[in-house]
Amino acid sequence: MSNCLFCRIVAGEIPAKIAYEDEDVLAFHDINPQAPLHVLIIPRKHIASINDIQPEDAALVGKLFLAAQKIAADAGYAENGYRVTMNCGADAGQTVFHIHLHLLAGRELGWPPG
Ligand code: IU
Repeated sequence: MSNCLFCRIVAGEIPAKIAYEDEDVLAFHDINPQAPLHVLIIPRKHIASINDIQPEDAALVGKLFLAAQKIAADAGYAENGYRVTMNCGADAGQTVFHIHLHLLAGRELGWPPG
C-alpha cells in the first residue's frame, strides 16, 4: 500500500525511531508520545483495521502482543505495568489505517480512557 504511512515506514521511505523489529513486526516510537514510553507496534503486512484481520492473521496479531511484552520488559516496565490498546474506526480515534498496538508505559494510566 504505497499511500499508507506505516507501510512507508516499513519500506524505510519515512524515518522512524525503531524500538523493535523482526521478520513480521516493526515497532517504533510514536511522534506524539502520550506517556514516557509510547511505541506503536505494527505488522509489516498491511491490515487496515481490526475489521480486516483474517483468521490466517491470528498468529501475526499474537506476535504484536509478544513484541509489546518484550519492549515493555526491556524498558523496565514489566513489574509496574503498561497498557496496550488498538483503536478501531472513527469513534475509537483510529487515524492511521494500518493496525497498530499502542504500548504506553511510565506513568499511571487513567481508566476509562477518554
Ligand atoms: P491511532 O490509534 O490511529 O489514532 O494512532 C495513530 C498514531 O500514529 C498516533 O498516536 C500518532 O501520534 C502516530 N503517528 C506517528 O507516530 N507518526 C506519524 O507520522 C503519524 C502518526 I501522521
